Amino acid sequence: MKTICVLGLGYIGLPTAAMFATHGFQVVGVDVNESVLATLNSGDIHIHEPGLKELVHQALVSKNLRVSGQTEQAEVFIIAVPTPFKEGRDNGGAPEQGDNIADVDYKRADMSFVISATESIVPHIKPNDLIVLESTSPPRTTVDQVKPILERSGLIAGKDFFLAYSPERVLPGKILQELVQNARVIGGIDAKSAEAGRELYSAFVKGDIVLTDATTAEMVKLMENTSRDVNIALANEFSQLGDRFGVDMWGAIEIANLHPRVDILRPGPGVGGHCISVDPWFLVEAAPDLTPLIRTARQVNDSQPMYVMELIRRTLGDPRGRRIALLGLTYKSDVDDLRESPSITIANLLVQAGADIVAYEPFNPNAKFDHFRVVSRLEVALSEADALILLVAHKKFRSIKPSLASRFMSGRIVVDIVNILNHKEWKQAGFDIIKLGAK
Ligand code: SAJ
Repeated sequence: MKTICVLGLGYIGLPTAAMFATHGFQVVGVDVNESVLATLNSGDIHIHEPGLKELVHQALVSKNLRVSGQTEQAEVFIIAVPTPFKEGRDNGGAPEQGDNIADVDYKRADMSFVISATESIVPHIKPNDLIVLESTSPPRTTVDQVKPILERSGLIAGKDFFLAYSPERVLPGKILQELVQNARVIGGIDAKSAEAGRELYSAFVKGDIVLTDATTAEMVKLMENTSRDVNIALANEFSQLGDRFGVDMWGAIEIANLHPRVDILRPGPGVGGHCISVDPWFLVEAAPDLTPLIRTARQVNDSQPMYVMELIRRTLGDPRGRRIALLGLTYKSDVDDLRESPSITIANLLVQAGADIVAYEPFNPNAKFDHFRVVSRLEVALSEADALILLVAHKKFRSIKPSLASRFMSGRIVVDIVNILNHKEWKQAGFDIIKLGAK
């Protein structure tokens, strides 16, 4: 039986560890965060992801999965720690209060977790071990950063041990399904390392396993998320054009998408999450002279919350002193993840403009923020509100009825940024309802 040490028990590491443990491997999952370990040891999990709690439970009960605060000896090491970013201005300074997001010029990858996880493997590495980096990383990280650290062990990559990069490509909300069904890219520092990776992941991956070199695999991951970011930026720019020219952009996009070679995405409040709003910067940082389009797309998406603010001001007037029910704080629909959420940016901008915000987030009812309240019931958020602003397309928001809003709200203004309400019904009930991307 193969032993695996998974470093990092977050959105990717935990499902991956549980998946291997339920496919016959002996797995130790390592995390530096004590509270994550305590939660897992108490039988709970710290992430909302369909089916994950059951899978982790099954893995722990079988004793094929254990958790630990320290890296341990194994035949396979999988690095799945986060790669956060550092924000900076062109002059290298940190962002300052009052900065417009669009003026904060770039973000840089913070590789410190990848480096410390790699360093923690060095004392344990033995001949024939396989090390796989899964964390999203700038091009050449595996060969230029990870390999030299591992070789401090005195062993040589490719000769004494195997080393590969295999990006996670799963969609939050569908992680367990996509871990198994998606095509898996494995980039080895040589052909034997890629082959060793194939042998490992074929334990549970049903999608194609494609072998390539490590730097290509790193680029593939960054290209996928960058392509999505650029396409969302285009949809967001279209939403602003729709507004200027009196065109309902949602309808226009639907018609344009009937063309066999056109597939425009959905406009929204901006791009959040820890992947698409971050990864394109890794390419900009690595080659600023070659990436003007990628950088502009990032800036378009990062400034979309400011555009939403403009729309709110146009509808509501000066937000100062107005009570606003803000629905949805997560970075996208039907997940609990608040990272880089454009809704939170919008809530903060409204607070800065003097509005009294009461937010409702069904997937994260206990979230805490310094400058606005989060309540655990929709009715409480709506109570006495002058306006309702809907920012996330959660399925359960689609069925909110104007009759409920009429009962609790004092005003009759609704701003539906994600276009999920039945506008005809709300208008008939006496609401002044507007959406993004339409006059
Ligand atoms: N969004 C829009 N309009 C759209 C689609 C998305 O505004 O039409 C917004 C969402 O609301 C959200 C953001 O974009 O704020 C990102 O959401 P997403 O569902 O596009 O992607 P993520 O960040 O949840 O997951 C992505 C996926 N990558 C691609 O689809 C190319 C996933 O497969 C990756 O594994 C993941 O990034 C990752 O971890 O890198």
